[in-house]
Amino acid sequence: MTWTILGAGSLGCLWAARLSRAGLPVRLLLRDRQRLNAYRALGGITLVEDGRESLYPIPAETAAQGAPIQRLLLACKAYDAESAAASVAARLAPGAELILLQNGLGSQQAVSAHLPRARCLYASSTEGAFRESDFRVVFAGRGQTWLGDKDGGPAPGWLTELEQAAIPAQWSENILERLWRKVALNCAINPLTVLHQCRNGDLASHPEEVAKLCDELGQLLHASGYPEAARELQGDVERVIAATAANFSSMYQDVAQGRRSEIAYLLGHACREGDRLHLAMPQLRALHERLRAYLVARGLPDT
Ligand code: NAD
Ligand code: KPL
Repeated sequence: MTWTILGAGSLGCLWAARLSRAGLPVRLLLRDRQRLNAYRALGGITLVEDGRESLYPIPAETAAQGAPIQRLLLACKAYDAESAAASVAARLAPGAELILLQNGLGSQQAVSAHLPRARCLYASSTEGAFRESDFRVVFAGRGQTWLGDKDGGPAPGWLTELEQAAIPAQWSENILERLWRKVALNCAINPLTVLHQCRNGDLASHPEEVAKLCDELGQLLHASGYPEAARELQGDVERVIAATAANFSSMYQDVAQGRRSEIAYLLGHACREGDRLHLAMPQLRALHERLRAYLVARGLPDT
């Protein structure tokens, strides 16, 4: 069965290149004919890995036209997920499977709600890749991807294809808990790096601010029904700060490059969940407001 990939950016190209070199059928869906022409002119995806580059001439078509889709990897930003999924909804075969590879929470639920007849699997990845230019991607950090079914369905047989393609993947019986844990880590680290204009490691000089956020995030995780995700959150946040000390967080990089951030699916989602559960969360709400004001002052979307 063909792997159809919508979102030919960093992670989409990283997956496409590895699936293709393992001899698995892959096709890319591009936004429109202009993108398709630009892609064809380049002759395929270039993946730069350990300093070596390889070209993968993967077939591509526009999202609007083509054969029915059985298995779709949706590899766009959280704020584009709903409209990207809608652009291929008419092409989804009965019982199609979608793998939603978005950071944060909220976009997956929105996509699933619009496609009740498809099986939507959620994914969380610690792999790192960035786009050097259109369709040219650098594999920057080894990691792992967890996949799961929030409705508790069985692991799909195609996980062996990921193994064959050397895409480190693991089935998670509680993918929502895993996504929540990542949201909590990102909420405790990323906004502060933007507001303090610093690398992750510099947050070690703001221990009280980090501790207060972890405390409220822990309460939120408990109240949301994910007590396991709250376990040793502060210790984990401190470990990530130390282990990634020299890095700039993904949100810092988005803002520094004038790109829209995924704030609505991280801190925004945490605050909305806090509203639903009637939690006060003063530190998280103040952080959210400070971050929104910071973004607006720079002409960037605050949702
Ligand atoms: P990206 O911006 O590099 O790529 C997204 C691609 O989707 C872009 O090429 C964009 O043009 C395309 N796209 C958006 N809407 C589309 C549409 N309607 N039709 C066709 N194409 C469309 O993003 P990314 O870095 O690959 O990130 C994807 C998700 O994975 C994000 O939620 C991100 O936070 C998460 N993530 C990324 C990394 C990483 O290292 N890049 C690591 C972990 C998680
Ligand atoms: O995931 C991250 C990001 O930058 O988005 C880390 C490194 C964990 C910081 O929150």
